[in-house]
Amino acid sequence: MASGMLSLTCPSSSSLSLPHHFKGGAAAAGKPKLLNQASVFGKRFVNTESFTRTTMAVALNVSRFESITMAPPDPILGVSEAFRADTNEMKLNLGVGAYRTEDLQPYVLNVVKKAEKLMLERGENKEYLPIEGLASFNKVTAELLLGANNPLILEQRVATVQGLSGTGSLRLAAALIERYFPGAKVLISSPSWGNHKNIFNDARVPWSEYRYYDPSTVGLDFDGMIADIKAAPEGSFVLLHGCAHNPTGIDPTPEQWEIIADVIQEKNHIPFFDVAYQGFASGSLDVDASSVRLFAARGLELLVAQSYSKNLGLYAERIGAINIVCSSADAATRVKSQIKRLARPMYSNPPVHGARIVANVVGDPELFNEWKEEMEVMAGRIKSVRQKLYDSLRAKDKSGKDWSFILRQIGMFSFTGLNKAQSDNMTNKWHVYMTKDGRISLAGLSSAKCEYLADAIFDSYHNVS
Ligand code: PGU
Repeated sequence: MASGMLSLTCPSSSSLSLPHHFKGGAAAAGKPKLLNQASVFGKRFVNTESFTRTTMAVALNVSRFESITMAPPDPILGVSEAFRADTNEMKLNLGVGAYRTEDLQPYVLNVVKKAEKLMLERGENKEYLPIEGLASFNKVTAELLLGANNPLILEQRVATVQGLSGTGSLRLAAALIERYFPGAKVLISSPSWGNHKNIFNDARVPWSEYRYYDPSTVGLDFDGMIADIKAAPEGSFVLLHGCAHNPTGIDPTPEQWEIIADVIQEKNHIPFFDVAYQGFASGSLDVDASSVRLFAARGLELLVAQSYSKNLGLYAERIGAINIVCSSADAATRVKSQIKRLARPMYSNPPVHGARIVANVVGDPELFNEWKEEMEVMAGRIKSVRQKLYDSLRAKDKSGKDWSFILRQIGMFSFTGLNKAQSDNMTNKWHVYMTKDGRISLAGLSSAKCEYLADAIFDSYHNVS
């Protein structure tokens, strides 16, 4: 609209001393709709004293942000936006990794409600937290990750800082790498959670990929992974998914983790774990932390970003932490001080609500046990729809196609192997919303919808190339 106004009201755009990029934009206008609007304004401007001033005001209506182009929708969160806009009653949102009940409703854990009730009863205040976050949260989060009696904690060798959930914690670590390991590369699995690359790009940390997924076996390309970690420059950061690899749902075996640790140690790399699904892979918090604990027990220095979005269902509370295990208490103190320094100008200090919930749940033996039970229920529901989806596909598909990889994958997701065109068919024809890499979130599936989903997958796989 602003462009059209300018083309009719200004004798010449140069008289307004516009910056160069505005002139081109204004002159290039001329859509009929714009001209109609402009003619109304043109009449109003005739013979008025304020012509120049008004025109100036109009000129300023040309946005300074003209050169900013439209960003593409987010590959994961954008799927939810598209889902909301769909009016078909069969629609199914399997895009974002967010747990739903059997009725496909969001779920607030009972232990979270109890923890919040406690907080209200205590009448807690809303004062700023320290930059590093809530002390009681930082204590329990490191204990949950490494085990309560881990000597690393007792020796104060773990620098823990509360972060804005998993993403914010990864971002803090990326900033630390950028500042103190200039030029060091982060190795990211191929494929990985889509936001990993964005995080390191924005922090200006170089990254490259290591092989991870083998489409021919729909399993782990372990040899490729090891070869790529070996070939990386000494002292690289190796980003590892602690459990329930996103998007593939394929984790290394305990024996493979040992070999990965060997190679990382040989090459003087620094392991960097992303733990977004502790408890969600196996249903056990301890089992799901075993990869991290294995590396820590070897005396390696390592980084671990944690998230409570999934396992406590605290998605919007943005609660998580960055833990840096150091070789001495002194190093941990210094590292922590620098992470705080990075956090302060980014967001000053973290929010308190989610931190209190976690501290109350993990710090109270009764609530802690109840949480574990609820987590088993959530993990169990996902396992049961995984089985049912597989059973439906197997019953429908007589082509000899082996769908058993669905059962071997763990965690919230199934990596179906559907390509982009097939994934598009899932959405456009069947109203099944999913990411374009072929990932479906089983946490958003009910057993009642398994049959329908199997029909959609069967059709997309066999009828779309
Ligand atoms: N790391 C991994 C491996 C993840 O899958 C996710 C979330 C995060 C970190 C960050 O989660 P926070 O909520 O910041 O703690 N992945 C989900 C959620 C949607 C998204 O992309 O943020 C997903 O659907 O992949």
